Amino acid sequence: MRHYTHINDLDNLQETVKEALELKQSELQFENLGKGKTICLLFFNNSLRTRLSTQKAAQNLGLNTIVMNFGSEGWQLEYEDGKIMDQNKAEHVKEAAQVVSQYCDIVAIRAFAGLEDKQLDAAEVVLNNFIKYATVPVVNMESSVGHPLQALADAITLEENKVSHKPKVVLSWAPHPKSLPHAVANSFINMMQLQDADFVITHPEGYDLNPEIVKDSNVEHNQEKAFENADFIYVKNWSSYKDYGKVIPQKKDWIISDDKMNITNNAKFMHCLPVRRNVIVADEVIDSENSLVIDQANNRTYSAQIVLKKILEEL
Ligand code: AN0
Ligand code: CP
Repeated sequence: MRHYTHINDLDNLQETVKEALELKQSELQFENLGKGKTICLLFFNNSLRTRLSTQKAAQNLGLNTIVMNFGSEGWQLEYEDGKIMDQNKAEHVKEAAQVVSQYCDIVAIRAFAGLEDKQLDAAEVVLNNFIKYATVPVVNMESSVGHPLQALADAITLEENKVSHKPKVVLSWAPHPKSLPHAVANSFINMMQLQDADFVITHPEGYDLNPEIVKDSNVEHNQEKAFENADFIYVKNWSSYKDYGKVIPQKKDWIISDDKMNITNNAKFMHCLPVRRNVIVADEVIDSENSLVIDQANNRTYSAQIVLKKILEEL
């Protein structure tokens, strides 16, 4: 594998999940694979899990890691071709991406959607320019459109916790006071479309995601109906896609409470974190034994590790 920007960059999701679970059993078995090599982690946005789990994964493979908070510490980058750079942008991505490539063998990038300009976000300007100008493989640590390391960790967690062959998995929108990206939901949908599962997306009217990503996945606007017989409830807030980046009516009653979980088939609760307690999910649900949020965060290490292993093997 050259770059990892989308779950479809994996040849076979099911095989990759199996390989990740084997790595989890013995996480240092490839500790020499990355010896003498370096990964640069560039963050244009905040992080807890992605930063630490990717660094841990790299360490387990013997890679050196350089981390930079590009958003706060780097020069502001220009992405437009032919631009007269007489304003506030000090450096062009053409040089920056090539320069970063001098110091590492893999570069990983986090650059969230701005949520102001739909076309600009859809163009994945930061990620695609790094792919274009960097001379090393690029890993997506959450871009405008996707968060495929999270989706792979979620696939690992589903595999570990499913009891039936074809579980019912529900992706539910939940309320949040701020405007949040679509990336986690998008990648979760991409991943679920590769699974043998009864998959349902539920959200209030007006929160439809990009139809090119949703494709023919089931959408149910009645949250309680969607929860019937569910084995997994995967929760995420996202802002409106149609009224791009807007928080349209709050729908506070979409919070995940015990009452709602009681409709399900004793479902497991999942969320990628960070989560706002008692806004997205009630304490009683996230603190219950059915909550998988810490397992998901743990699996971020093995998701990143299997991806870095596949890239290292082809360097
Ligand atoms: C980000 C998001 O919703 O995309 C990161 C999630 C992994 N969440 C927040 O900004 C709260
Ligand atoms: N789930 C996730 O990507 O968390 P961070 O934003 O803390 O990295």
